[in-house]
Amino acid sequence: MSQHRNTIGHYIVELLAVNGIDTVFGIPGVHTLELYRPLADSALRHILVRHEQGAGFSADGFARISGRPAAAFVISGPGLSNILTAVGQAYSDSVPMIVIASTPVCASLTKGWGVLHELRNQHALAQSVFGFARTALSAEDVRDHLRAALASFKGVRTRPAYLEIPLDLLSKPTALRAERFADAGNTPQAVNLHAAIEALEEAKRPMIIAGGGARAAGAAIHDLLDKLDAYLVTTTAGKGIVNESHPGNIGASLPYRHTQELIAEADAVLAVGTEIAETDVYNVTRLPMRGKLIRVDVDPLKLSDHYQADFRILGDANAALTEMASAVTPRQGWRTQSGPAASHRSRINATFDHATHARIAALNAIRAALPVDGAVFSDMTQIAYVGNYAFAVDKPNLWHHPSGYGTLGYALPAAIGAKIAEPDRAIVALAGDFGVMFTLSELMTAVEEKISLPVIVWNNAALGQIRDDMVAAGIGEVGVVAQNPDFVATAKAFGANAVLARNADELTRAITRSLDAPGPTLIEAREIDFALTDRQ
Ligand SMILES: Cc1ncc(C[n+]2csc(CCOP(=O)(O)OP(=O)(O)O)c2C)c(N)n1
Ligand SMILES: [Mg+2]
Repeated sequence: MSQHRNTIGHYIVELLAVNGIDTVFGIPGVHTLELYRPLADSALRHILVRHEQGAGFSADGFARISGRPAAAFVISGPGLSNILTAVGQAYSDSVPMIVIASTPVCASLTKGWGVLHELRNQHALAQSVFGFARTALSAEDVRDHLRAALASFKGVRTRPAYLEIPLDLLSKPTALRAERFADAGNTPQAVNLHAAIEALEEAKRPMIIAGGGARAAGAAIHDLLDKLDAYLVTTTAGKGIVNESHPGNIGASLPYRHTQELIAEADAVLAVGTEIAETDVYNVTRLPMRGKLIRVDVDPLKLSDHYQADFRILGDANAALTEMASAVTPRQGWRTQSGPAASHRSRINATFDHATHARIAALNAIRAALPVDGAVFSDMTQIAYVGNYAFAVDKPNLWHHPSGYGTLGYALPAAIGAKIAEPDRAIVALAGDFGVMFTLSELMTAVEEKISLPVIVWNNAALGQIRDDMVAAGIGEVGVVAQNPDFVATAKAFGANAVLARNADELTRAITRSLDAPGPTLIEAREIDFALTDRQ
């Protein structure tokens, strides 16, 4: 037994535990046996998922809700390729996680011997998806790479990190003992704000656009918004930075024409912690802007992208905006003349069709069942697209969506991860009938872990968004209707609770009950029922 305590596999697990990682999602295999041996006696909690994609999405949800990174252990080859979709999602939304993979034996690497779980070049595959990817060939490598990987989470942009290690090294002895790495915190300071403040002072129609990178700057944005009599629009990741009922907050409405016109009207736009990416704006690649553009970002590359900023501020959003807010003179102006956010929201809402109103009715029913800090993890489904804007929140981090990479299958495993990080939080998964099938197997993980989780399946018996896009483009409907299982019966067969909610009240009641139920509850809501109710 004692020789097993001094292996590199043991060292990896100890290093993770000593450096604050307390949860690992994964599926063991023959290649990772020596990573799993130390787990039995370690402080790390292991959650067995049903597919490596589930491990990645769960680690993502864990980090989004708690701000803490989790680990995932995957086997060489298919274990890695299976988790990559979730890594792509975490990369595009700047979510930290540390993935540890085995590789086939050292001597075989890149030689194409045809060994078990062989990839032509496993490292190259990881390199092209993770923000940080290293290969360890010794215990010293493990220490140095893990130190750098954990430090990378505090760097300019947080991205998922990867460490691979040949399986024959996992059982090798090492004299190294786990150490706590020094804190590599490097919060950048805001610089050169003067000119930007002057531009804001001169502006007659100032607008703030805030993204996920501004989440810690809520109080300063609130202050600026009031002093400048300005409007705020957020991305989905920035949703709730300022209470969405604030009279200046038009919410996560970038994809809507009315908001885009308002931004074009602004004579100064302060864009903070946002890529203003195509996936923030949706129907155009580039927002029309005519005013001066001030950008605040920790990433120098963002400050030099296709939006040519008049003023670039490299640094921490909170530091920069706090200084701006204290420098500007309070005034009455654009918002007083052009009306509160609610009047702009009514103009946006007036463009919604009947189906969208049915989705909003269901979103309101979900909202009604959740306590103030309840959070939703959504999938790529029509109800979530409108929810990005219409689900009302008064704080950040309550509405989560696979924004940038836009992958199906995210909601259920991400919600499981969030619930593991914060078991006392009310968390809901919201997925479409097609998307939920990608990772429905993770319902078994939730059953096994006895996680009280409402899993709402918004069923329109179609790949609804794609069908609508085909119809709009005059394309015959191909591959947009799929046969669904009986969701309620399927969930029951997993050992989960399950119920059909036929209207908004039933949906609210079902969610309320399932927040405290032992184990998960699949709640099927059929769009057609909500549309009918809405018409009555
Ligand atoms: C991995 C992946 N494959 C394909 C797509 C393309 N896609 C986006 S939405 C969608 C339809 C999803 O249907 P459903 O989950 O039922 O949601 P609905 O649009 O009907 O609300 C598809 C296929 C995607 N986003 N991700
Ligand atoms: Mg659907």
